[in-house]
Amino acid sequence: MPKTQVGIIGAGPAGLVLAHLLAQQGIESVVIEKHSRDYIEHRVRAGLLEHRTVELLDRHGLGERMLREGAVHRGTEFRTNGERYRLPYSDLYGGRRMLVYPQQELVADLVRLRLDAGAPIVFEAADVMPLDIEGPQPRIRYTVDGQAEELDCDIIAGCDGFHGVSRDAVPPGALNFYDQHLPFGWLGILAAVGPSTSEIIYALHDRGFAGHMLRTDTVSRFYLQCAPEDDPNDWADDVIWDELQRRLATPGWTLSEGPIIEKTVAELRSFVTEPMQYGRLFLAGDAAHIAPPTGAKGMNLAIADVEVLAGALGDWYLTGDDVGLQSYSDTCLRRVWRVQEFSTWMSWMLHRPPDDMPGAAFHRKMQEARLEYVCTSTAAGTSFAENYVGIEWPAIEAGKE
Ligand code: FAS
Repeated sequence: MPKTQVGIIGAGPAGLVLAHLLAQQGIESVVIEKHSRDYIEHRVRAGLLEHRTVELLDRHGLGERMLREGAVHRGTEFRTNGERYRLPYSDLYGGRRMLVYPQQELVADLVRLRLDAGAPIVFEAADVMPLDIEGPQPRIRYTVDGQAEELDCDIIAGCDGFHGVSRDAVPPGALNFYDQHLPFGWLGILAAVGPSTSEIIYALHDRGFAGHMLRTDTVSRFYLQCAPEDDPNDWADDVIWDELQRRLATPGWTLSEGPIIEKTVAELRSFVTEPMQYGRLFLAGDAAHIAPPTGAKGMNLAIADVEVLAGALGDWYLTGDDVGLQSYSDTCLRRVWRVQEFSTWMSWMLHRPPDDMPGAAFHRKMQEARLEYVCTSTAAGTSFAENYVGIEWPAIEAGKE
């Protein structure tokens, strides 16, 4: 039976970055992905890379096209009641910047680099199942082209996203789940129109939140607060543009419109699995946690997890030291909960509370006060900047306590 050192389930940002970081330490891995290469390289998702993510990818030679084509961002804009505030997070946090680079482009880069290096990625694998995760010789069973396959591993990394199979391979009762459903949803809009801004805009409005994100010179991503149970098909294009025009409006600024190419509704939800490991199975990225997209953290957190895991596996393989592996979950969860707190705080700052929420009118006033504080106080702005750009905790970087 074929054997590898680390079996990786999922070719998303977590699985692919992990494979690269392991290879650079001479550790073999096989990535097993359920979709086709074409599908994962065109799946539109995240777009904002934290400073530490950009630095990590660049340091490991994974960011050449990202640095060439990604757009550097050094500030963001908040709007409320027609007022606009620019928060210069780069000035406030040691010159650190963010990069707008579509997730699917990063995935395509990581796939190409793996395949160019002759490394194995199994695409269109079905019935993928991690087995024997409690013993010293776990294995992954899957079928490809109708052929049943098994892969022996030392370690299995569950990088298969929120709807994957890895988390469910752990016996019931061995994991704790923390779940939060915010009372708002996001209507995600992809439009074939260039951006009307050079920086991301977050708007707090009586009609609900609106966001103007960026993707490329010809495609823009927008978000409108909606009910979590909304059907995107109930949102006509002209209604969408009318709401974006009203919620983003500020004197002297115009919003360009264009054909809408995609509409999706996502609820704003948090989910955390503790611990993020069981036996020889290690969960990373969305397989272990999801955060409200308000703070643009999901992909960054996934890459932060595998940086810790790759460091811990390097120690284990090189010296037999398993301290990093034993503390993998604790190390990652400090960042996971920091991100959950920040993303939840930011979501409540920017979204109109449900009318039937007790104290909704009072909360609305507190939102104005909170936003004004963030945008006018250096201390509050710096705290926002540290969390938004990506907090750097030397003590836990790469799993070194
Ligand atoms: P992923 O879900 O990216 O990758 C998991 C991989 O595993 C996938 O390729 C999947 O096909 C594969 N897989 C699943 N089940 C499998 C199985 N049984 N066998 C084999 N393979 C399997 N985050 C942000 O930071 N900013 C954003 O703006 C943002 N917007 C988003 C918009 C949408 C619509 C969605 C759904 C998510 C968004 N996210 C955003 C979050 C998102 O980017 C994730 O955090 C990020 O993809 C996490 O990366 P992974 O953990 O690698 O999981």
